[in-house]
Amino acid sequence: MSVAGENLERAATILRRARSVVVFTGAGVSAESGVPTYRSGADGLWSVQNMERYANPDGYARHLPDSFAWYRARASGVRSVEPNAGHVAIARLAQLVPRVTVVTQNIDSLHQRAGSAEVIELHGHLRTARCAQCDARVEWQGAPDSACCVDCGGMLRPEVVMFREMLPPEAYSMAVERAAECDVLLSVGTSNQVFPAAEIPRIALEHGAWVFIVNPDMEGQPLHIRVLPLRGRAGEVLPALLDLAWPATG
Ligand code: BJW
Ligand code: ZN
Repeated sequence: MSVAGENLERAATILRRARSVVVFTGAGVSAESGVPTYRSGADGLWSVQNMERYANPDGYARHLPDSFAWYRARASGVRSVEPNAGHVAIARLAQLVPRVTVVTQNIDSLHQRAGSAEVIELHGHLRTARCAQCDARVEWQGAPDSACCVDCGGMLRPEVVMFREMLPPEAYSMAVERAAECDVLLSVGTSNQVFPAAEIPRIALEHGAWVFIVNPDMEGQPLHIRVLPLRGRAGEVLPALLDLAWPATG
């Protein structure tokens, strides 16, 4: 039996019949690319302490220029890594199911780089920074050395959703809509602790969908008769699931 156990066979049978799938992802899907997860307690640049200090609007403004440098380094970090087998399997799923929507909490753009076309980014991205005053956008690669907008002198900030900020309303409402009408929601690599994103699997369940959880750690995940835990790493479980569901396409 594979790493995800007997549930994998059952999940493959359900997935093969699905017409609409939402793939809801978190930091764990990028872990095998070398991007650290948020709640792993890692030290250094990407530490939980830095996240608490910088990833909220007041903390970001109060800790300039370090907060700006932290985001710049992270933007450069995610550019330097590659999508992994989990991202690739998710992109492949779109060739096999009539409608696949990726709803991601990640800001690393690895789904797009793996070839996923329809990606809803709930927490923004690290492609650009924007001026908090005049809204000008600048790619991190060409961003000035300081957090000072060259057009108006306002404060440059990352295009991400920090704690206590609203999610982009169109992205969130589209994610809710897709979750409400899907047959299967695959929740991959998220601790499901951060709201309102954590509502997305619950909405799918409420509307009768199956929810498959792909994660080596099932702590804090929803419990429901239609939740199938697929324990293991995304880069192993997802290719195995697709190979079982569509054996001739691997
Ligand atoms: C693998 C793997 C492998 C490892 N394969 N899996 C109390 C109750 C309810 C809500 C709140 C509350 N107090 C505050 C709030 C609101 C707050 C919130 O939810 N806080 C919670 C922490 C309690 N939410 C907000 O503030 C949101 N806004 C909002 O609510 O606005 C209204 C409001 C206005 C005014 C005041 C208050 C509210 C905004 C949330 C924005 C989140 N932003 C971040 C940071 C982005 C910027 C940055 O990076 O700097 O987004 S937080 C961080 O968490 C990031 C992630 O997208 C998000 C989710 O984390 P994720 O992806 O789940 O990662 P991890 O690390 O938690 O989990 C990784 C998982 O992978 C683990 O399960 C591993 O086991 C697994 N794994 N290897 C598969 N190989
Ligand atoms: Zn400006």
